[in-house]
Amino acid sequence: MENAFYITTPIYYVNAKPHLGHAYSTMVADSLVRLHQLMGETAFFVTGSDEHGDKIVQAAAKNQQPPQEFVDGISQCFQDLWPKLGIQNYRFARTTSPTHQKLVQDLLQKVYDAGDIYFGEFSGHYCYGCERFYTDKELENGLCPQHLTKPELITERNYFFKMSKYLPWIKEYITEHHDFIRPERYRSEALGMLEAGALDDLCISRPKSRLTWGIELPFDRNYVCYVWFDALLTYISALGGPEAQDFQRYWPGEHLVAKDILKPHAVFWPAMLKSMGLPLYKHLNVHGYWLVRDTKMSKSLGNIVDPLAMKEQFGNDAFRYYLFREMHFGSDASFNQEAMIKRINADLANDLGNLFSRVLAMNAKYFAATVPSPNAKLPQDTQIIDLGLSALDNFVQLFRHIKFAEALEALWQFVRALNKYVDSEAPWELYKQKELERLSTVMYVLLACMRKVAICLWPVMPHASCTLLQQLGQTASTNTPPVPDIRAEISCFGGLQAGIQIAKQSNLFPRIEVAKKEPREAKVAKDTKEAKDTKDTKDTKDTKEATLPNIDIETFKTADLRVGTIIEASKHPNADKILVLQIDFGPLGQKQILSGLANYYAPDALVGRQVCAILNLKPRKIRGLMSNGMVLTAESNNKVCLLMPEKPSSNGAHIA
Ligand code: ME8
Repeated sequence: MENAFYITTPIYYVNAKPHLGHAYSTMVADSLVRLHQLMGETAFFVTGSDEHGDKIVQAAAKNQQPPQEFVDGISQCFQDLWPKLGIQNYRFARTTSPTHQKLVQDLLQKVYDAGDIYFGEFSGHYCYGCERFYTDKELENGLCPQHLTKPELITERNYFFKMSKYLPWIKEYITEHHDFIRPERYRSEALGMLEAGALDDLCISRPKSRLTWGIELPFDRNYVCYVWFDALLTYISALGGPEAQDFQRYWPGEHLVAKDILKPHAVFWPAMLKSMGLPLYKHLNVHGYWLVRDTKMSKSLGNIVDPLAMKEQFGNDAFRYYLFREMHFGSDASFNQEAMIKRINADLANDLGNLFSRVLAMNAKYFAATVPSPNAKLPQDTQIIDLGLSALDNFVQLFRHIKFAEALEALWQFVRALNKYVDSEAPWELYKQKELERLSTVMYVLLACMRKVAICLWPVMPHASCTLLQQLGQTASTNTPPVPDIRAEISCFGGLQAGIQIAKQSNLFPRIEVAKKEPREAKVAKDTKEAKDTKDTKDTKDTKEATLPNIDIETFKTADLRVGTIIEASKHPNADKILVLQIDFGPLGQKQILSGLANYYAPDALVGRQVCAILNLKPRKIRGLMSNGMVLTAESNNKVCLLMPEKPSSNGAHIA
């Protein structure tokens, strides 16, 4: 039977639109699938949307939509995004699909029949953010360790999965299988969770009196299934269930998650699989967080990076390359556009781009853009060829073992060595001296090595890889691996047919020019001069702006201007620039006002601030949400800031 590779991303919550963190995990799954295809395997991955539970109900209510309508909309955003980011070979699974719901019920019944589910009363600390109960020991200073909020003490009768029965076995399994959870630090963390003895049985139901948006328990209609028990089973339902052919073919597979969801994958899921009598997954691959200015990027903090905006600004391949090169899998990484530009300029424009552009241009001049036949090799040729073959081998091994940054570095050492080979062999000199035999060998060595580099790039930069291969006269597509098995490329040199026509030039990765920061003194002098030079024009402009018709005080008084305190702020789900503010105007009550502040303020930073607003503007709907007034802002130098009372004022106070 052919080798089959199956990996999953997390099944993302659809309480807000996808961001860079989701895009990264999904790109990693896509590139691992591509690597395995490049090794001749059948491979695909599963991603999807996690659509049940409290979090979703709350988000839908906030958006004044029924849950199903709300999840349909956001799930579609995820489904639309992946092809735009060059992601393919996946199945998109939704936890609200009838096939998934049926499978969850079948498997719940199986676990129930096996005696692993019991009914009992329980008091626990419930965190709505995590949608789970915490034991006393798990809390940190009485707070949820993830959200740092105080959980609610809830007592209710519920169904429990006998997870504690499996904990000693899980611990032993993780202890004995060193790369079951990788990198190592997360294996230790998982063992730590099991050592601490803080874990108990898992509450797997929610009474319908509290939550109806979930999969009904097959053995009690008054309860729905806990969202994690439901979502984890997607990894199996997406294969059609344990009896399906795809399950026989692809299971056990691999999982890919960030460190936030280590526990459900390292502890709950193995226990569930064991109870259902199904084989354990092969590996749990855990990556760190993308940080923005040292803070975890997340929907709730409002500091998210939009992957499509990055694609549009830098190109999808360059964006993907930066993410894979920058994050050392397992550790956190900071997302920073300046660093991205530096990386693109150094690695893609200077090293790779330059190699292709100079070699193709020389070959066009010396051999009319056909691949020359190589002659006898000199030691320096053998040396660069051997270096290339071992770089390719390292690249494949490191990449398979989720060391993406290290794999790319190994490949780039070879790219840089090829540039040095150009410098030391100086084809232009050989051409000048009419040493055409030697020139043919040097150019052939270069072109054949460049082809191998371009093949390796296919998992990370599919479009760029295809373009470079096409420039080298190869047929290539982003959908089909460029060679049947990359390992054949590692074992021998060559692979490029002499005599074929290739491109005359290449300019795939032009340098990104950034406006240089001026030294401070020079800037001050320049600003002063500019200020002076533009004074006249500015005066005219100011006068022009001031030429709105005068109004009398009575007209001004028709504007109902008030002070209020922001009590809640969140991003508009359908408009990137807009924040949705809930503002308390004291005796006038609370009002929802929408404002274009998202680029200037993190939502959380606004809560508690007093603002000035006009309340008797005609209410209007902005992308589906009502705005009942307008907060006052000042705009200067393309930045927007809020107007606030100089001293704390009472909510509802008149502004005059
Ligand atoms: O946890 N950096 O869904 P979720 C890197 N529905 N990756 C990030 C990230 C960041 N700042 N933020 C999010 C859930 N991610 C559950 C999963 S699985 C059966 C159920 C990525 O929408 C990363 O992959 O909160 C993380 O594990 C996942 O999104 C969490 O997605």
